[in-house]
Amino acid sequence: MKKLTKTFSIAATALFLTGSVAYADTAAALKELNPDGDGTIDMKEAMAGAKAVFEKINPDNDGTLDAAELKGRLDEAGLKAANPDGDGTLDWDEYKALVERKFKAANPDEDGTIDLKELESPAGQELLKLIHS
Ligand SMILES: [Ca+2]
Ligand SMILES: [Ca+2]
Ligand SMILES: [Ca+2]
Repeated sequence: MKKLTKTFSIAATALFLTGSVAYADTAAALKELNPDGDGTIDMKEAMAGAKAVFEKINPDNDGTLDAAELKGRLDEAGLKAANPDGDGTLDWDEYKALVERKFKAANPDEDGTIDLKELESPAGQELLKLIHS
């Protein structure tokens, strides 16, 4: 029995380390992304966050994000899907379209805003990685 408990605990730790729980404090992230203080993130706030991330992780300022710059925010499959021109990098238009899609995926009630519960969902965490710098 003891051994079983230990196995479970290791599995839980592994889950945590692989990033399934990407944000220890999603509430704090929401607060930062919500300058109007209404408790939710609308598309405008998400885009402001996305722009800040885009600029922050693009230190060479060449206008595009490559796989290395996107590391930890978007995996290879995600990059491929978000990159219809197939040049291996995301420009701002592609990044913006990606954030729009993730925003919609994270907003199942379609009320135009992401609340804390939605942000804590797996789709919300994916969005957060792209808009929280
Ligand atoms: Ca807001
Ligand atoms: Ca591209
Ligand atoms: Ca919503």
